[in-house]
Amino acid sequence: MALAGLTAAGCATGRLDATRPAGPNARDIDWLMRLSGWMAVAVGLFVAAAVVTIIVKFRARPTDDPDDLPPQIHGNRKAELTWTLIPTAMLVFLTVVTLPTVFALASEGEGRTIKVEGQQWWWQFSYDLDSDGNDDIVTANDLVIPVGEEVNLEIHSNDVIHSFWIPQLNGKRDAVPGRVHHWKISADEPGVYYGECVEFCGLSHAHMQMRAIALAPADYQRWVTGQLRGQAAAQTAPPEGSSEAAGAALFETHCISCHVVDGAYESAAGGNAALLSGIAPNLTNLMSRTAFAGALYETYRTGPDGSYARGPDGELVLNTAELREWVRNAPAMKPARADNQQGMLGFAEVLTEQDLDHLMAYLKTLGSPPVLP
Ligand code: HEC
Ligand SMILES: [Cu+2]
Repeated sequence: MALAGLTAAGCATGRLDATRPAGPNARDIDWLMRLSGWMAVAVGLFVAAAVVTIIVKFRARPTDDPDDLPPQIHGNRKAELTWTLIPTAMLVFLTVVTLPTVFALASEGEGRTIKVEGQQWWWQFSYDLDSDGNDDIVTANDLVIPVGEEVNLEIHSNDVIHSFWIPQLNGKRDAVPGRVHHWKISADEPGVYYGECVEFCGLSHAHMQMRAIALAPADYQRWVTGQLRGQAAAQTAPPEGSSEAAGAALFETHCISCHVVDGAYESAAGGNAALLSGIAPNLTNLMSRTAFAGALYETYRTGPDGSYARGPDGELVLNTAELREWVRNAPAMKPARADNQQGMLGFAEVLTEQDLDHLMAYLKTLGSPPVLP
């Protein structure tokens, strides 16, 4: 009992908590979980009480003759009907109340559609703002949504089977290569809702996290505008002779074989640096994301309670140490197999400390700080 209590207590403070639904879909699921849970508790208590009663009531007494057995019977229609019909009725009841939710969750939402792509080991989110079939915003780790809207998700996988789960907003949906799975999420209140890949997908599966950032409609619009402004800004070369310019040159040499910065470089794949990725996160608005590397690391410094550290003017403070270390030696910070297009290369032997300074200066120019709920 003590061990079970301890284990259950461990679930209470986690970031992944399906018992605190924050939107209509998750609430429907939570209601069914509680209903069937309490029914199970009632059955469990009844059975436990019956077992204890029988053990006590029919125990052997010192006066009993060990050869004197109670009457031996075979079959009892009344008892057998009772213990068949009651559980059947309970299961039929659960089926009847569950089915409408199953269909409701599978139906399309009223809001916009966002494309979700799982790949080893991070999530990409693409927004087609004008529904012309081209993605206008491509980002990773942070899935930004407006509150109060049923956002439709088109879930894809670029390699193996993953599973998308943001417990406070809805249940799980697999991402299967070659298939498109539809799903929807919705949040009542602005906030950050944490999620994970929940289908074992290899080496860094446990580090394939994400967060839904639900913003008030005006803030969401501000985020969209900021993303588009970041794309325009990325196309302007940094002033000549600056550290940022040196960083951009290093980026062109070492990084664009995998990463896209919209419009800034001719893609190494021979394309036109369009919004096309799938190998690595699009870095155009890197600074606007709260997390990097499959949301394993915070982009901005946080305190022990998870709140953001603030600079003298109230601005967020970049998590320079971890971001720099990531660029220097990503495989040491997250298990990966870059040789197999799974994860990021290490540059510890290629880049000098000064190169890293320049690259960091350049990365800092990519996008503006995140819009927080
Ligand atoms: C071999 C392909 C490859 C190369 C080359 C590469 N990266 Fe990456 N990079 C990745 C992949 C893949 C990820 C995502 C890793 C993950 O989350 O597990 C990533 C992630 C990142 C991230 C975090 C982005 C985010 O939103 O999670 C940054 C920053 C980054 N790379 C910077 C660089 C820089 C700077 C260079 C050049 C010095 C570089 N990368 C070169 C593949 C590459
Ligand atoms: Cu996974």
